[in-house]
Amino acid sequence: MKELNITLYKTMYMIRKVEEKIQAHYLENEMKTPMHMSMGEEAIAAGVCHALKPEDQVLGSYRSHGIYIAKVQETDKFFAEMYGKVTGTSQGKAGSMHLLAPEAGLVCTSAIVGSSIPVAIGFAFANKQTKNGRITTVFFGDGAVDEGVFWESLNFACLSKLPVVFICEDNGFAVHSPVSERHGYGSIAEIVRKFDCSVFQSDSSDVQVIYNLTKNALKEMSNNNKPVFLYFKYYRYLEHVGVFDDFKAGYRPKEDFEKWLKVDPVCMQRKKLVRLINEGKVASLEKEIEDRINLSKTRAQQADFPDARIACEDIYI
Ligand SMILES: Cc1ncc(C[n+]2csc(CCOP(=O)(O)OP(=O)(O)O)c2C)c(N)n1
Repeated sequence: MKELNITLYKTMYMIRKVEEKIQAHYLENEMKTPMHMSMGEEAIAAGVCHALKPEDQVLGSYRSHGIYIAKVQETDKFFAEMYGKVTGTSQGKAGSMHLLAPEAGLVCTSAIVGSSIPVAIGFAFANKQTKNGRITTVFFGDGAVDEGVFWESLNFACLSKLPVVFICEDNGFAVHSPVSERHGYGSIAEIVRKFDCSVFQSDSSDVQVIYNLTKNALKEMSNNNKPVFLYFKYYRYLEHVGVFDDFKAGYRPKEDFEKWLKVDPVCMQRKKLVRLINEGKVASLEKEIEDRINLSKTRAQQADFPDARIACEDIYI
């Protein structure tokens, strides 16, 4: 139990510190990629990815720093991609919105809302056909549920009993539009429950709750062969795109943020860990992660830009 809590904290701390590093340096204008930050949602990426087997597959959207760190557990290629360098995840050509590491199971992430969902269905279909035992997971926001392709994919997955886990991270907004102005129904999870799949939901920011819930969901999937839908509530701390807060924009009150900050996933897990090990040990884990991030950022800045001739390589049309 102690080891699990340490691992989960290390992952969440790495996600938070990576984004804080981006925040601190973004205005230097060396990272020329839009940033969709995941501060506030770290527990979902860490809890879900840690419950998976290494060979299981993950897909996501443009808000994917968290799932990259959780699944791939490295920061060198990550920062190189942010700085557009040849040593990055896509040789510096993709940036923050298209992170991937197929060798570590992060199959793809995409800037087109909802577009990873049917791709995940394809992977799950292939896994089922080849009986390789792999599970495919796909992370998306409440905005992706507004896309028809989500419902078609869900329908096909249920009909075909595909080994796929849908993970809806509901932060209540698509850019600035609240769920209440977009959905002609009260609850995403309740609608999905009408399909032939298993639905699990939580609004906890306790990473261990999310980990346990995912483990239970995967166990259920191995018993009944039905797809799983995980529904999590969380709060996006920063603006839709960018490294600042946006309370002045007037579409959401700062009080909501303050309410969620009281159950900040990283702080909550830190408190738990200090009780399990001690302050000194937690601080030394943190230092190790911070040193690693600093080194990755320096290496990324020192690396070369890709040669312009590779701009049109790896493109499929
Ligand atoms: C197909 C498509 N339509 C519209 C957009 C513009 N767009 C970018 S992000 C976004 C909102 C998505 O919200 P959600 O899925 O809840 O994810 P979040 O940003 O909250 O993580 C929209 C509409 C897009 N990128 N792709």
